[in-house]
Amino acid sequence: MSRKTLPASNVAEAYLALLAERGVDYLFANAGTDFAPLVEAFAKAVRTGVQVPRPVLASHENLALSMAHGYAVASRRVPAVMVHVSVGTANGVCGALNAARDNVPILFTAGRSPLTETGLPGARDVYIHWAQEMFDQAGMLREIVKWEYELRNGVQLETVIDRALSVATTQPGGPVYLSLPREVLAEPLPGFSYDSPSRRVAAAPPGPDKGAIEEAARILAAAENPLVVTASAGRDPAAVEALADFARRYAIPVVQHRPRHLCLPADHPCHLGYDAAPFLDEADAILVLECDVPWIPSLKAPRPECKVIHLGVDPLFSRYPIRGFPCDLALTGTPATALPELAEAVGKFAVASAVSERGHRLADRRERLLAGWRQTREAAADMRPIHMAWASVCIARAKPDDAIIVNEYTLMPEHCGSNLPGSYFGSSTASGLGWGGGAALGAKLAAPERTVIAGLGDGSHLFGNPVALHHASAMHKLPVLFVVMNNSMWGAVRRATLGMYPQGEAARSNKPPLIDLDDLPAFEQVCAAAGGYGERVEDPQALPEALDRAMHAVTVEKRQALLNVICRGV
Ligand SMILES: Cc1ncc(C[n+]2csc(CCOP(=O)(O)OP(=O)(O)O)c2C)c(N)n1
Repeated sequence: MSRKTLPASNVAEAYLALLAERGVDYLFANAGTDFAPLVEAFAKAVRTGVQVPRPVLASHENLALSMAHGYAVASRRVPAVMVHVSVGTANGVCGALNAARDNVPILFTAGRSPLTETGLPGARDVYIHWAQEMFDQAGMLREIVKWEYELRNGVQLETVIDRALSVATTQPGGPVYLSLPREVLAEPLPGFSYDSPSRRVAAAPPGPDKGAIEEAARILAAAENPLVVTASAGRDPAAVEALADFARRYAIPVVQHRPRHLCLPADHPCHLGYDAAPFLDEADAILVLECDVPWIPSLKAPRPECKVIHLGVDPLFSRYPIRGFPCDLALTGTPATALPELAEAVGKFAVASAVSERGHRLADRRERLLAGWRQTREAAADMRPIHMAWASVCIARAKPDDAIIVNEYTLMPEHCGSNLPGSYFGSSTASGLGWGGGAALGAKLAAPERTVIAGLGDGSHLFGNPVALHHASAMHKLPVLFVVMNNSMWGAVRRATLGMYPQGEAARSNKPPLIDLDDLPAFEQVCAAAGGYGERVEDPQALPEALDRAMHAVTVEKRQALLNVICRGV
């Protein structure tokens, strides 16, 4: 333990150096007049060689947040983001909600309009400095973030930064918000000293209660048809192994419902796909593992007598206003620590013959599931417009084993499985669209040696601000392959309307309003305009070779690529 002194002259310089010291490698930024002291401090650091985070310019705030999100999940490090005062914060709210619901720690910061009208260094000197000030700038996202504060003086700098980072990274993780008034950033702070390493660390993750583990073990061991449903257990790669061992040892099927991370390798014998519904009639015990929505109760629910156990760092998802899934037992703990303990405890009660008999049924069930997927693929192979299942298969065949897939919801994981922990990131359940492209850039920044492929819809790609996205890819030399599965519509809106009104006016209409995206731009040309490789693909048989060309562009030519794959509607 020691104290270090920084050769900083003001708060902005000390702030950046302290971030770097605390392990923040990147600051994703969309700048404004509030940034002047930081721009100055970054420039000075280049000359002096003081370590500071690398500034990464993003020309829209949603892009900055999405890049930070993708970087954070792929690297498991904490990024910082900075946006311009109230207006930049407003543009960043959607990205912050995505990160919050996905438990991604981000130090989200924003400038504040100068407080003073004259007098102090940094005082108002542009007309916007009046209108952009708000009574409660942080009010826009106070409900979303875990903590928010304003840096009020340099003396408090270390405490504030350490508190922000330790709260963000204590599990369940999430974004925190810090506003940085311009006069405070400009304040002199000579001889700034701080503890190294930090004396304000994150809390260790919670461990499950022994009694609750025992009770969960009894329930699972007594069940004839237990089931695990998970979405995010794989956030920690160590949990993937723990889940793989647990499921295999007791022959328990695992369903990944709307996964945000790879939780179980695709070739694992207990991998039973992505939909719990077919298992719910027979299930007599379900372990809901890091999963906010394990099934959709209005469509299909487990039998009333089925016991339901929830396990996770916040198993009740206490930040969700309503979540009423049955819960006979809830265990607070990380899957990586709780699952080995649970496995041990189930061992005391499990009956070997029952486990082995279940193993046979499970193998049979998996074989039928895989056969069904194969059939879908075969049927989809010749369809024109292209079927998204076929597009997913072609991506699976083209990608290297260690590729990272970022899926903004159009890619079908059953046709594009991975076996490697940390190789799949799905969009947050908040589903604020416009995330996938930026998140893929962030993942590429975290893992430059790996191929990163983003699966996007035409709708989600448009939300992602394509011009800003391709600009960022080119500017930061992040060659990602974007595959836009383009059905020229907001298919989800169509499905929702037909689901609620199957015989309704919209179902009978040839062209119901607010669904079709007519006259879409040639997305491939937008990518090409930024120096990338772009191609439109309409023929299903041409897709594999188009993917080869696009892969060549990203892996050999080291430039981004976009395939505009013309797909069928829903
Ligand atoms: C920020 C935001 N605005 C609106 C929505 C509502 N929404 C959900 S899915 C969707 C359509 C997405 O279209 P696309 O990406 O083309 O996929 P498709 O549904 O056609 O498969 C929309 C508009 C949302 N999730 N997020």
